[in-house]
Amino acid sequence: MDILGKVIRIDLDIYIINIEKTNDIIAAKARGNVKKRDSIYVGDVVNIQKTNSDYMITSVINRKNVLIRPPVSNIDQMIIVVSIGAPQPDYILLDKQIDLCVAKNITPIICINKIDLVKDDLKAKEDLEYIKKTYEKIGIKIVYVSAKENTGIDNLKKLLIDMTSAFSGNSGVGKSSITKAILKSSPQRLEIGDIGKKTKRGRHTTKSVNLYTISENSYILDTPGFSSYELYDIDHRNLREYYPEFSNCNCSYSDCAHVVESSNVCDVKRKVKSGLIDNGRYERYVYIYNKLKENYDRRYK
Ligand SMILES: Nc1nc2c(ncn2[C@@H]2O[C@H](COP(=O)(O)OP(=O)(O)O)[C@@H](O)[C@H]2O)c(=O)[nH]1
Ligand SMILES: [Mg+2]
Ligand SMILES: [Zn+2]
Repeated sequence: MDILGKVIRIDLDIYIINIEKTNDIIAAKARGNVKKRDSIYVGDVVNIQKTNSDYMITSVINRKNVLIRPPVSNIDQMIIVVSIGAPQPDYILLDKQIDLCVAKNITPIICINKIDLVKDDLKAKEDLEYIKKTYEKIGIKIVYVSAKENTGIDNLKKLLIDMTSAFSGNSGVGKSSITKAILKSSPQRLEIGDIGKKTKRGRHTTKSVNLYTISENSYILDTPGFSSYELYDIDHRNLREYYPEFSNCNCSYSDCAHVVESSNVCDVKRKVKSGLIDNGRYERYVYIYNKLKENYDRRYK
């Protein structure tokens, strides 16, 4: 009979798997035809067969999504960490991350960290207001935390239940501090060293991708790979689809990119003018669109 498990780490040809039913961590190999057909990713849900004391992956369950950098699959939600204070919010990066989420069927959640620094900081207060006003309006959940003072961490943890979540955000926003705070208060935490013992190898490269079990069916990914990525597989012609606020606009042309068209024909531009669509979001859309188009033109012309 097949056992269902989730790949939480890959160590060359050894797959470290959490058996969800029993919460056991096992090491498995994969059948040649499974590897040949499709590479196996961290995040994959797999069928495993046990013979004697050996585990063998026999098939991979259909994936919800796959990310290439870092290589990981089945991410349900992205906790996009933004810090108030140092470093200040990078709104272009924030919007790029949301674009990637929408494109990959990942739920974006904005996590504002370092709220302990807000107090009398006027710029920080402004940023806080702006993020709340702009992003809640387009349906994105926002959580407020201070990893330093351990505030809001419980609220964040509630959002992680039954989900596979990744953290992203530029360097210094507090991703490591937040994941540390979450892991510290989670039972059955698996140390890197423990997995090493399980595989009797102990080999570990900093590049490897790890999923941590924080409770039954709840996983978090801590990887530096998300920090400064480019939108590597997004086509500028599809970018407009990743903006919820554009979805009910009635432009005169169905293929309107909302960039060079005039507001006579572009309803997005009209809504920006009238304040229904946030001007900053729109300007960053145009910026990201032009960058993607530049890359595309360079490659194909
Ligand atoms: N004031 C304050 N500093 C924080 C907070 N969280 C993290 N930091 C600091 O911000 C810096 C970067 O944190 P780190 O977790 O390494 O960020 P990462 O690069 O996103 O992983 C460190 O010096 C942390 O001590 C917080 O909630 N408040
Ligand atoms: Mg870090
Ligand atoms: Zn338009």
